[in-house]
Amino acid sequence: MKKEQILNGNVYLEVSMGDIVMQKDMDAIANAANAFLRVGGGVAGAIHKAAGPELEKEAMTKGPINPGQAVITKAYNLPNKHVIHVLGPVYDRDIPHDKLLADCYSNALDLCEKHQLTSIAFPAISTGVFGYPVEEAAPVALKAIYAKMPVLNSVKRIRLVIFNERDYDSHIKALKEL
Ligand code: AR6
Repeated sequence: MKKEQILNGNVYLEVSMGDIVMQKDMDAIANAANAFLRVGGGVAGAIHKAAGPELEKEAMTKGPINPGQAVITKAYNLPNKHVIHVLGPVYDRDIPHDKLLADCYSNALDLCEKHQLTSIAFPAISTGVFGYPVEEAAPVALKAIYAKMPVLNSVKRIRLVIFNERDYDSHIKALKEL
């Protein structure tokens, strides 16, 4: 499987190609959710399908959420301990989109710390239905994560899971520019 990683302090940041629901070695996976934490399509559809209907039941009690916000639930039939649901900005509607996208990653990592999780895998939030161009989103995501790494205590591994080759290349470019 294609992947590259860097170390900052005691924390590894990895960019890999793959499917967010197949990250068996991660404590948590992040969901690119909708405000009401309903099933949805894309990443959210895949996560809810793999987790089973109990996920939506729990998640809906924690919504609605605002762009940049993160909430945590159990992971049910997924191989992880938790799902961290974040609401990415809709590009050109939720302004400033770069700050709100960075908040998604930062707030998700804060929740990991609060719950003493050691690892989390993220999809490329907002780059599907929400229309954020991946070549713009990739450096925002990687810089937000990188800036947070020196202050993390429990989290030791962070993975960005990218679904296709072109988006993977954008993220590797952004990783190398950190
Ligand atoms: N694993 C990893 N990445 C994936 C997967 C997967 N299984 N499936 C898609 N991607 P999106 P958003 C990539 O649309 O833009 C939903 O309907 C995909 O190629 O899932 O934040 C929610 O309910 C894209 O690059 O998230 C919301 O309403 C990226 O993941 C809305 O879409 C994100 O695509 C959220 O939109």
